Amino acid sequence: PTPAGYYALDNHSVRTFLNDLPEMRAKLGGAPESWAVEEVGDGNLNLVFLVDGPDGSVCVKQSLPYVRAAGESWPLPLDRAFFEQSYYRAVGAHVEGLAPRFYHYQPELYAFVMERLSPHIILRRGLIEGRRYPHVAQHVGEFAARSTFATSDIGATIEEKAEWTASFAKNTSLIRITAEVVFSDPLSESPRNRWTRPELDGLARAFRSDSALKGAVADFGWRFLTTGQALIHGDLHTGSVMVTETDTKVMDPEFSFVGPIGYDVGAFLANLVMNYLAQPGHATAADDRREQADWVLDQVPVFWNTFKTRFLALWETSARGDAYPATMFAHPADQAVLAARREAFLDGVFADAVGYAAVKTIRRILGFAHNIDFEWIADPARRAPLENKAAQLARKFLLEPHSFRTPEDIVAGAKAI
Ligand code: ADP
Ligand code: SR1
Ligand code: MG
Ligand code: MG
Ligand code: MG
Repeated sequence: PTPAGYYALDNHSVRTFLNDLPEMRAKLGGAPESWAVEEVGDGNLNLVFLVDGPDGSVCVKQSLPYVRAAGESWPLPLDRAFFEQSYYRAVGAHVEGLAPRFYHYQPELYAFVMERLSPHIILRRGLIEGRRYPHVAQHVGEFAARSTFATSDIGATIEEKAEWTASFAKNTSLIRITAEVVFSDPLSESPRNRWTRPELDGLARAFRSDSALKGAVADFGWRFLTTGQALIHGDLHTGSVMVTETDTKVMDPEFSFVGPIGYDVGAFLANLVMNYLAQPGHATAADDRREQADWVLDQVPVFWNTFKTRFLALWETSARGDAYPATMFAHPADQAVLAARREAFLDGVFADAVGYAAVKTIRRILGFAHNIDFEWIADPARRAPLENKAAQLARKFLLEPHSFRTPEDIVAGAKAI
């Protein structure tokens, strides 16, 4: 049973819901019957409605009491909408222009209203279609830096961070989903796993019996659950970014909690690398996709360098937290040591990101939720070798981490695989 007051919205009731909210009614204009409504959810979990009126448009996102991609056999508490809107409220001011504007939360419906992004499309789809977005890697790097710095113990006070830590720690249903479908299921015998069969049966067997690999993944699983560096987005793949040629918006932060910064960075890195490796599967007689693939991979250093530069710049200008306090490093003679600590901190985030990128790649090949980058390569004989490359690269990331210290190492590794 769902909580009192909850019902799943449909194309009719979403109009009544919005019409009862004076600000939303005014934004849309006209009469509810004249609004165009479309349910467009294509993610794994939720309902998403786009509503267009004569004067404006909005987007309504609502939790379902189950995992949409699995159906009612996989129940899921509704409170993910609460955490998604909490994240927008917490970081919205810090990522102005890089996330949809947040309008309204309706607690009993586990639904919220936000800016309808248009003519934006999902970045992953654009990359699969062979499109390039000249600013996207910088924008997402900027988003990751600003959101995590502002909610870390460098950019926020102990008291502020404690509020986020306590509140988002209750996002247990989604933290559990990540612990299971990202970290533990893919290298276990789980009925939720799937892979390209029979082509990758050997890979699945080999990975499940690779003790060293499982040890490395489990280490990152532990770090994911126990590292409270900042409020992270928690699902920062290329399906959580909507783009135009010039504009970038990061959305879908329902998996947010206070965790390791490298998890967000690694998610985006992994999805760039997977798209790079999938490009030959989308080649046509007219376009071999080589230039597109190279462009996608070139975004790896752009993304990381932007993230690092912006995080360090914020540390210079906006440190107001209790870690590395300015009062402790007041002497000019202290500056070299502080600068070295900052570099070491960012090196640590990079090392974490490589590990999380690997884990998040393996889960897309052997786990429950796959990526359309590979899934849309219809011919399994064409898809499987590319998925295999991604999995083998991920294995190297985990077992030879000393070989992947810079974004250029990732680029070289992806080209060599
Ligand atoms: P889920 O949490 O189920 O993955 P998402 O938040 O990723 O749901 O949204 C699913 C889809 O809905 C997106 O892929 C996108 O096409 C569309 N969508 C989501 N938010 C917006 C928005 N603010 N404006 C326009 N379309 C959106
Ligand atoms: C059962 S949920 C599968 C995945 O969908 C979300 O987008 C997250 O990536 C989650 O792991
Ligand atoms: Mg999504
Ligand atoms: Mg989601
Ligand atoms: Mg992922």
